[in-house]
Amino acid sequence: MPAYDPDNIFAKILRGEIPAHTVYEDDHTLAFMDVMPQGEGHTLVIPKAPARGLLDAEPESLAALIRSVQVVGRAVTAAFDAEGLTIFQYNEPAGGQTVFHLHVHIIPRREGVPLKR
Ligand code: D5M
Repeated sequence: MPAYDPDNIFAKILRGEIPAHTVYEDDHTLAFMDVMPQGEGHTLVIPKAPARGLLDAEPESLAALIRSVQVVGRAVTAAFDAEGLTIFQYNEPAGGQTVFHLHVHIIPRREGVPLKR
């Protein structure tokens, strides 16, 4: 696996170098709206600690990340009146990853409403 690149776009969001529509933040994680949403309310949750993907993340960072996924999942469920959630995460180009800072996608879902793309 290649080394973590601190110039990736999510690292720039964490450093405040580019804007994001932040919806949740704590000491270890940040959540913001996805700029290419696959559904209404598509949100990304990332750890603040550098990690390229799931496999190189520290256990403590992963624990904080999954706690925040639960917090944000509850919040978007309420905010978008969701009946369910689609939660996913990609690793490396072959796995579909395009931004190389670990992130979890959360998409609120309703029956009969397909994802875009
Ligand atoms: O896809 C990366 C995801 O990150 C994709 O859904 C678009 C989103 N993205 C890319 N740039 C930004 C910025 N600047 N803000 C918010 N969302 C962004 P993946 O295939 O999971 O690596």
